[in-house]
Amino acid sequence: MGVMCARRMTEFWALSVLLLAMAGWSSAGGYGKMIVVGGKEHWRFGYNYSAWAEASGPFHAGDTLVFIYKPSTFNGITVNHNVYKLHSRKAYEQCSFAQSIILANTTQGDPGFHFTLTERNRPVYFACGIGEGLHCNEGLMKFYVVPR
Ligand SMILES: [Cu+2]
Repeated sequence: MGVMCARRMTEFWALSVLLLAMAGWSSAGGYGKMIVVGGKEHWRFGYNYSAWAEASGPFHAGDTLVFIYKPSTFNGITVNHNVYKLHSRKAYEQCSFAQSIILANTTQGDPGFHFTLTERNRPVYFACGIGEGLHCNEGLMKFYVVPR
């Protein structure tokens, strides 16, 4: 009886995993949506990400943000990007990277860096840290979300 029961349990478990997979569940993304940051503009210098975020919400805990970027060359100069989580609202407003956390380096945007939102009602501040604030300030590469 013990063996049969164990087999039934295994079958039940396998079926559950299959059903969850069909429903779009994964350990990385939960039940949330996959959202490409910037849409078809991806993660680049000069696109207004705070406007994008405002137009693209609401975001939910469990949603996964996908940052897509790779080095590009402009007039012989290579332009890179990365992704930081900034420390506070003030740090966000000032593009200050003190006490910030690097989430993804310059090579992690290809094919895409995934960040799953977890906590509800707490803002998460994102920015590109290249150029000592240049990409964050002049490049508009910053936005925040408040997951619901
Ligand atoms: Cu950048």
